[in-house]
Amino acid sequence: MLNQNRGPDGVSMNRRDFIKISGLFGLGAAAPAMLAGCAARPLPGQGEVVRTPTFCDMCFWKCAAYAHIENGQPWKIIGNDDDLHSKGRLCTRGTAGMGAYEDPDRLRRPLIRVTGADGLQTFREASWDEALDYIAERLKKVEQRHGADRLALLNHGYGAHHFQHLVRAFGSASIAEPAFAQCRGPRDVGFELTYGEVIGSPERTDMEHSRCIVLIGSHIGENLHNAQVQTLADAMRNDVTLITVDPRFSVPASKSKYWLPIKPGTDIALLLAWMHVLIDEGLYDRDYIERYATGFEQLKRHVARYSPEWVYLETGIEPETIRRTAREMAAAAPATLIHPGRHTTWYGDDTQRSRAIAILNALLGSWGRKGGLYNKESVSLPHYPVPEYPEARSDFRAAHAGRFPFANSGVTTAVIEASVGADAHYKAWIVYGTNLPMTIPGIRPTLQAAIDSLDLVVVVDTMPSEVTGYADVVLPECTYLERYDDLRNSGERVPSLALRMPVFEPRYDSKPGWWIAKQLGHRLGLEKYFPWDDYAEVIDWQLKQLGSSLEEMKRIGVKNFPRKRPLYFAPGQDVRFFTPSGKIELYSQQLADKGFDPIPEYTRPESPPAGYYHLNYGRMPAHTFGKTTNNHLLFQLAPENTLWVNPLVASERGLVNGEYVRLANPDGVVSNQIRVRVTERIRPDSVFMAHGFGHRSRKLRLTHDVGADDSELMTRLKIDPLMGGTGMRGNFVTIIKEAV
Ligand SMILES: Nc1nc2c(c(=O)[nH]1)N[C@H]1C(S)=C(S)[C@@H](COP(=O)(O)OP(=O)(O)OC[C@H]3O[C@@H](n4cnc5c(=O)[nH]c(N)nc54)[C@H](O)[C@@H]3O)O[C@H]1N2
Ligand SMILES: Nc1nc2c(c(=O)[nH]1)N[C@H]1C(S)=C(S)[C@@H](COP(=O)(O)OP(=O)(O)OC[C@H]3O[C@@H](n4cnc5c(=O)[nH]c(N)nc54)[C@H](O)[C@@H]3O)O[C@H]1N2
Ligand code: SF4
Ligand SMILES: [Mo]
Repeated sequence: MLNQNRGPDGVSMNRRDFIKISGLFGLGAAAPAMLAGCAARPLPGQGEVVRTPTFCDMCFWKCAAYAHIENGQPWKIIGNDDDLHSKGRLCTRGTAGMGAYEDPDRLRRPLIRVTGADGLQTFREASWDEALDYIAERLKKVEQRHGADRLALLNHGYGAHHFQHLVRAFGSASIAEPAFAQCRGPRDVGFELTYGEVIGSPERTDMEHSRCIVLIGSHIGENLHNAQVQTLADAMRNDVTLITVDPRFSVPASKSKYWLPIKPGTDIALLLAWMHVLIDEGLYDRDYIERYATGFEQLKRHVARYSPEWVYLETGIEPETIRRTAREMAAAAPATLIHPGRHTTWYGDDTQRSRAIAILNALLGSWGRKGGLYNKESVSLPHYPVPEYPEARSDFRAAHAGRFPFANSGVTTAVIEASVGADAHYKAWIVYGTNLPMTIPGIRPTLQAAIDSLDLVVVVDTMPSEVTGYADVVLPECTYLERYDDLRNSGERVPSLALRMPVFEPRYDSKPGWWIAKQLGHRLGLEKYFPWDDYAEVIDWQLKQLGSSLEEMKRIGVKNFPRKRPLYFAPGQDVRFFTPSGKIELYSQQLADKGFDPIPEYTRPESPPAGYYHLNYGRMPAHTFGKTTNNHLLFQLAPENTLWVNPLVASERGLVNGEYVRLANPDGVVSNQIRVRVTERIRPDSVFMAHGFGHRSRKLRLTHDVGADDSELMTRLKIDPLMGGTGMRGNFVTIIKEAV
C-alpha cells in the first residue's frame, strides 16, 4: 500500500495526492443536461401522482414533507401539515430537494484510489463487493496491529447514525462532528455549565410567546432554520421588542426596534454591561435567582466594573442605549429571550460568551418560563435490540491529549491532528457527510499530513465534494429521497416522530447508508449488530412498541405524541438542575477548579491591521453551506456569493457594485474572485460573505470555482481552551482589485 506513494523514479510524493481529474465518472461534458428531466412536462398534477412521506435533509432542521412523483417523474416536495416542527412549510432549499436527487454530478459507483504506471494517482470504479472487501480487510489489519479504537468516525448529518452504530460495534468510541467544534459546541457547553442541560437542536426557544427577543449574531431570516424563522415572525406579529446585536445590518436587524452595530468581538463586554444595569437598577428576577441560582454575590461584584460608560468604549454602543435595552428586557421578563445562537465558534472565548448569555437569561428568569427557554421533550422510543457494544479501549478524549476538559464530544480538529505521523493515535477514518477541507478552516495542511499517515481513509458522500479527493475508497450513498433512515425524534414542544423512506429507487449504483454499514459490519464479523435484512424492519419494530406501525407512518409521515412533563416551570416549583450544586451556576466552581474564569471575563479582540478588514461570514437563505451550491434549482436562484463592502470602503478603494475582486489575508492566501456588493449594511471595518462557495472540486461542474471560500482565508484560528471550538472570526482580509 505504501508503495503507492512513490513515483516511478522513487521520488516521494504525497501519500494521497488530491485527485483533481475531471470527467472520471464517464459523464458527458454539458452540465445543462441535468435540466432534461424537467423539460417538456405536461401541466403538473394531471398524471398519476404518488405521494411519499420523508423529512428533509437539505439542512439539519429535518422538516417533514411529502415528495410527489408524477408518472414516475420527480414533481415536487411540499411540507407535511401535521408537522408542528416545520408548521407544514418548507423553505426554498427544502422545496429544491429534487435537485439533489437529479444532480448529474452525483457519485455513481464506488471508487478505489490507484497509482498508474506514470505514478499519477487516480480513482478507478469498483464493484460494491470489491470496495467493501477492500475496506474490511484494511480495518481488520488496523484492529490486529493497533486496536479497534484506532478507527475514527468524522461525521455530520442524520444518516451518520448508521456509521456511528458500525464504529461502536467495531470497538471505537472516537466520533467527532463539525456540529460540535465548528458550530454549537461552545453554546451547549456554556449552557450545560450553567443549567446542567444543553440547548440542543432544535433550539428550545419559546419565541412565539416572547415579548422581548435579543439576537446576538443569530441572523435568523438568512439563517433559515424553518421554525426559528416562523416563530420569530409570529413574535413580530405580536409586537415583540426585537433587539439585534450585529456589526452588519442583518435581516432581523432590519426588523428590530434596536439595532446595535457592535464592534466585532466585543459582545462579552456588552453582555456584562447589561448584567451590570439589571443588578444596579434592581431589575433582575430576585425571586427566581434566590430560588434557583447560586453565585449571585460573586456575579454582582464581578459586573460592577462593567459600567455602560466603560463598555461603550469597547463596543461602540452608547451607554444610554445599553441602559434602555436592558430596561426593555426587564420590562418583558420572564418572557424575554436572549437567544443562545447556534453557530457560536467565533473568537475562541465562545463558551464564556455563551455562559454570559446563559447568565443573562437567568437574571431575567427566562429558563423554564413562557416566552423564554422551554423544557423540551422527545418520544421514549425503544432501541431495536442488539448486543451491547464492546468497551472501547479509548475514546475521542485520546485525541484531546489532556486539553479541552469540557469537551463532551469529539473535537474534529483534534482527531485530525491525532492522525498525523507514524506514531499517530488514529490509523483509519470513516468520513461521512462532512466536507472537511471547506468545513474546518485552517485544516488543509494538517488534513493532508493526516491523510499521508493514515492506513485507510473511507469517504461516504453523495457528491464528489473536495473531501472525496483525499479518500482511498469513496462510497456513493444515495440521497435522502432514496432511503430509510432512523425515525426523526427530536426534543421540542410537542414530542413527535417523522418517517424518512425511499421515494425513488437509488440512482446509479448508489446505496443507502444503512445498507453500506450493514455490509461492512458483516465483513467485519459483526453480524449480530445488524440482524435486519432491511432497515424498514427496525423502524416497524420501534413503531410497534408504541402502538403504531410502519404501515401507519407511510400514510401519515408524522405522528405527534402527548407530553409527559410540563412545558414550563410552575410558579414557585422546586427544581433541581443537573449541575453539581443542583442550582443555576452563575459562578461556576467547575470552571474555577480547572483554572478557568468562573464568571465570564471580557478580553479585547485584535483590530485589523491598516488596510485590512474583519472577515465576517454567515448564511444566505438559498443555500446550506457548500452542499447545495451545485443543486441546479438553487443555483438558478443564487449562483454565487457576494462581498459586502461599505460605501466608504468602496469609494476609498475605487470599487463599483458588481465588479469582481479577490481577497488576500496577512498570510498571503488569495481567494477566488468574488463580486462586490456595495451596501451601507456593513460596518466600514468589516466585509461579509456567505460561506459555502469557491468549490475547488472540478467534478462539481456548476459551482466549481464560483465565488470565494471563507475557509481558505481563515488561517488564524482562536481555539476555545474549554472545549476545543474553532474560533473563525479573528481573521482579516484586504481587497485586491482585479481586471476581468
Ligand atoms: N440558509 C441557511 N440557513 C442555515 C444554514 C445554512 O447553511 N443556510 N446553516 C444552519 C446552521 S448549521 C447554523 S449553525 C446556523 C448559523 O446561523 P447563526 O447561528 O445565526 O450564525 P451566527 O454566526 O450567529 O450569525 C451570523 C451573524 O453574526 C454576525 N456577526 C459577525 N461577527 C459578529 C460579532 O462579533 N458580534 C455579533 N453580535 N455578531 C456578529 C454576522 O454579521 C451575521 O449576521 O444557520 C443554520 N441555518
Ligand atoms: N469557514 C466556515 N466554516 C464553517 C462554517 C462557516 O460558516 N464558515 N460553518 C460551520 C457550521 S455552523 C457547520 S454546521 C459546519 C457544516 O459542515 P458540513 O456538514 O461538513 O457542511 P457541508 O460543506 O455542507 O458538507 C456536507 C457534505 O455532506 C455531503 N452530503 C450531503 N448529503 C449527504 C448524504 O445524504 N449522505 C452523505 N453521506 N453525504 C451527504 C455533501 O456532499 C458534502 O460533502 O461547517 C462549519 N464550518
Ligand atoms: S429548514 Fe429548509 S432545508 Fe432545512 S430541513 Fe427544513 S425545509 Fe429542509
Ligand atoms: Mo452549524
